Amino acid sequence: MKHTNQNQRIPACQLYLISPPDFEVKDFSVNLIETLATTHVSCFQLRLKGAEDEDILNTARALLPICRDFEVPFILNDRADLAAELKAEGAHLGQDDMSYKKARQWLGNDAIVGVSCYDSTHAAMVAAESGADYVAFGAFFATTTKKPRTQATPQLLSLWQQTTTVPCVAIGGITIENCPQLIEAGADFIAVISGVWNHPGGPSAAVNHFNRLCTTDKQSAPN
Ligand code: TZP
Ligand code: MG
Repeated sequence: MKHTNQNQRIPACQLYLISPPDFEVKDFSVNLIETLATTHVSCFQLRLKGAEDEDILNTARALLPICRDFEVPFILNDRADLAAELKAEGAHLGQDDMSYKKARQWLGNDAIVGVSCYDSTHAAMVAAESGADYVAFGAFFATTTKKPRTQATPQLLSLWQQTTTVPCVAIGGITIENCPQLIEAGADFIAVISGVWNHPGGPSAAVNHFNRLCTTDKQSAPN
């Protein structure tokens, strides 16, 4: 276990950053470098819905080395098979994607496999018992990035925290303004798209601000 200094600021929650729905790789690479250079992104997911395999692979091959440079795990949405081909750190699955078991076969035991559970504690229990590294709940707030199939409540996060040790990710319409209630409720990660990439001050400013909200003063016991 890591030694903690007195008054060290400990993140209560971490930022799981997801790519914008579509982007130009060259420009986005510059943005991603600046954003990861804040050192406050714990995980990056490439999410390109409806893209051809070749586009996903090419985009991933451009962005993966950036994530590696900053030691940020690279997670591919939907496709554990392509994640395995890319030697990415993991994959994120919805309930309609390939099964958790199949994804684990593609990626091996050391990879990160996360599962979307919408507003279902039952789906999350099944995923956690199968071995998922995290479960994701959402959407918590209105979002234009995706038409969410369910609305989740902060109480779901609190219940999850009381029940298991498998990390939970909150997603959907999360902004600087509304994230404190999810952090307070027990989200281990907040997954954000537009709240970072469309932030008026730019993505790095957004990430720094999210990080301040995710970080609490924690006084460790004297040795
Ligand atoms: N799953 C539920 S809501 C959502 C996903 C992928 C979109 C999240 O995007 P944003 O822009 O952070 O609301
Ligand atoms: Mg999916």
